Amino acid sequence: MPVQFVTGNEGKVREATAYLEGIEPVEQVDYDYTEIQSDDLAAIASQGALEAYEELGAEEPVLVDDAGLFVDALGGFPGPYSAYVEDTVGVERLWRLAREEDDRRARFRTVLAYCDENGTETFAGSVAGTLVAPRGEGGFGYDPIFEYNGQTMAEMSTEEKNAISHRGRALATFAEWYADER
Ligand code: ITT
Ligand code: NA
Repeated sequence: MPVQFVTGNEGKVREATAYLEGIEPVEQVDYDYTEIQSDDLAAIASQGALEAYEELGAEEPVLVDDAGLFVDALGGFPGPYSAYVEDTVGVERLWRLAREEDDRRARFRTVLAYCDENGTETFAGSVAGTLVAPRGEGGFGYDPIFEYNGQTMAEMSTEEKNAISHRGRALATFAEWYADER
């Protein structure tokens, strides 16, 4: 059965569609679920998935993805506020903030929450990298300033990013569980 990916972010949909090709079709649904105030990505995603599943009529399974960029030297900022910070401050200015630090390590984290008639399951993924001056035209969000193994995520193809990214890792765990449980 097709999975409804509840998100306004086309980059997330592109990555999930590429990853789940041959497993299940992915349909983007633009329902605006409540993002509870929390520093727990899994709690935000699973609450969102349950709400969306019920509001959309509890017919087709739904997938929600809550992600963030956690900068070590900034105590994990922007973390759960990553979308707000991208919209207000912007990626370039976050880089200028990180540039002041000796330690430029950061981590992307995501939690996928899947909900169907049997309930909600969550799948986490993360990747460690280094913040750099923006490079590359691909990807989305903070990808141009996040370097992994010499390349920014914006310099990678969707497949290359999926092979190493937080989302790719979460999708791998999801796909494995899905094959067994559903
Ligand atoms: P939805 O909530 O509608 O899914 P969103 O873009 O608001 O979309 P989040 O709430 O998960 O997504 O916010 C995560 C923020 O981190 C947002 O600014 C994204 O652009 C960014 N982000 C998430 N995944 C990313 C990735 O793989 N690469 C770069 N930036 C990413
Ligand atoms: Na969001």
